[in-house]
Amino acid sequence: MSEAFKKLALTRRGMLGATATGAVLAGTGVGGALLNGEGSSARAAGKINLEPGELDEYYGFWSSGQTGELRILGFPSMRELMRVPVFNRCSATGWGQTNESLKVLTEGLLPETKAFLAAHGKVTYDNGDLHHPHMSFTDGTYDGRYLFMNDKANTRVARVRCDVMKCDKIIEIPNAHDIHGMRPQKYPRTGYVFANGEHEAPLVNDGQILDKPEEYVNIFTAIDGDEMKVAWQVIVSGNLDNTDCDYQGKYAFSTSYNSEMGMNLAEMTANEMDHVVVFNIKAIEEAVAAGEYQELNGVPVVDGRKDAGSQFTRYIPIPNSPHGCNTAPDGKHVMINGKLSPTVSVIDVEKVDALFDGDADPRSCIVAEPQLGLGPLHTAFDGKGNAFTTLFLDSQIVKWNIDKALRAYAGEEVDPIEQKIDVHYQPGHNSTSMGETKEADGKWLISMNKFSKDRFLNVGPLKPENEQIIDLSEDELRVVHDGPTFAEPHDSIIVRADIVNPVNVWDRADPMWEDARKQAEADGVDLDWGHDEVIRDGNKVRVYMSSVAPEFSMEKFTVRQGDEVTVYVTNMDDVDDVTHGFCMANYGVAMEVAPQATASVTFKAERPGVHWFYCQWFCHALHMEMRGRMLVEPRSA
Ligand code: CUK
Ligand code: CUA
Repeated sequence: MSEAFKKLALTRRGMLGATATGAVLAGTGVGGALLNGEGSSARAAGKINLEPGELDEYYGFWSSGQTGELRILGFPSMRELMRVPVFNRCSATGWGQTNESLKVLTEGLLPETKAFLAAHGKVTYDNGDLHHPHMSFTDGTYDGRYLFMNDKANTRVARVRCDVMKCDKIIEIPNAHDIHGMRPQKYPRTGYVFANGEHEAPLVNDGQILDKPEEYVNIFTAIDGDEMKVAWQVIVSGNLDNTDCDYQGKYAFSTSYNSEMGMNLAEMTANEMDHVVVFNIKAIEEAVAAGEYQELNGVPVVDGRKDAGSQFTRYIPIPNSPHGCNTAPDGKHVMINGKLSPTVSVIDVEKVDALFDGDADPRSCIVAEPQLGLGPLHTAFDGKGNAFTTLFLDSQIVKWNIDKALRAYAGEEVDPIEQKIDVHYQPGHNSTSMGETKEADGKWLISMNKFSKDRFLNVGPLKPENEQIIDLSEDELRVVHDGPTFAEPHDSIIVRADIVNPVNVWDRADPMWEDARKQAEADGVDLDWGHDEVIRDGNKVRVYMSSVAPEFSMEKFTVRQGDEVTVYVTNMDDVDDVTHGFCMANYGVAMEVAPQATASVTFKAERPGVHWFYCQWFCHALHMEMRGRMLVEPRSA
């Protein structure tokens, strides 16, 4: 433990709530007085408190941080509509247990990870840390095809299909460590999904190099979002935090809070200036096409480090440990949020060409750098020329005018700050309705606050976070809603409801259970009709049953102790909402079977005796009667 750390730890415990000394690094400062939202639900931007039966105007797609799932909310009512398991395990749906989900969770893992997990008797990770959910784009706006999201904990990127709202692909990113910032390409379409490796490590991390930070690197990755395969990677100088890209399809931008390549707090925060890395997509694609790369773990890797002198990257100096990276809907400006610097640095993407073509000063593309307050982390937009930046340390959101900021930087006496509003407390991300697309509509802003302190009934030492809605439709910003959330949404997107059109019932031919269909075919079972078969194949037993509320097609089936049993359940109901489940009591087995879906689960019948399976989704007045028996003959018999 370093002396500095000991001091910090002591200060924290002894001076709870102190805001002065060390507030910048300690991050416990609390801004201004409480400001309550007005009680009325009718606002110019629309209604927050919907009447029973009324639908929301937007979908909210929420990350859940270390919970590892994607959450779907109705916005602005903030009613939680669904949880989509991704990197986590889910008791309700059987995610992480069904064969269909295990395929998604395992097929994209690297061989070395599979071996590592196998040594622990596992086939996949149990946890994830999902920070950034973003929808696929076509021509600068959301297209309703996919949602992409990162796993910082285990270096993965996942995709959720918007037609069924299930995860269909998860890939582990080789060579990189701990994917943090992640954004889909905006133009012409997604296309690429850009992903930042945050933590430094040796490029070949096999233990040959250990405590030699000077030999560590960081990796920027472009994933092909259609194929869910890594397209190429770039080695960079410094680490990588958040990322975004332009509306031209030319550049991606990543912040680096550790240009120092420091290994502890003092080293990481030493320099006055860190940087943003600009990635020249075309130059990288050309090099990859020409074979000018090294292949590592099956992936083309090019060198974009500062001293490599390549056309792949440029490094723009930015003060001090920048964090969020947000492209404005004007298609021209990229906001780099200063974090330890009270500033947001504004990059003009049209001035970036000169960094690559000539040898323009890297800072020449900075066209404004307004001082906004303490701890700027992320910026959102109203599409009307205004930006909204979270101030973590000040516990505020600052509304500022982009044009005024440009003019002030050019020397004019003008204050870009329009208003500051208190939020409760310590905001991280914020999002506006459609705000990361060219269709930003300027109606709503959400502030995702890390601390809730006194805003809710006390539930013990672990507190919820607080998400606050701010109405943007009137001149005066106003907090109109507080909402608690469990660990730990970092980021969100707010998407117009007409863009998202999920189905009500699965397609029988869905690729999700292609394997089940093939196996059934081989076993002479037609999954498209009510079926009821037990196939013995050595000590493997495949049980095919179907379900129609309130019955399984099978009242009982018999296996032998030690058999490897796979149960396939096809839900023949094709009505909205009639989801069945299959739960094998005392076997730890449970899964969801939505209308027209086939789900399967494999387990070892190691417990002899009578075991009831039952439907675990309440589907019918006779739901309790929807049950059957598995008879397990003891080994000795
Ligand atoms: S990071 Cu969480 S507050 Cu992971 Cu998007 Cu900035
Ligand atoms: Cu089927 Cu409950």
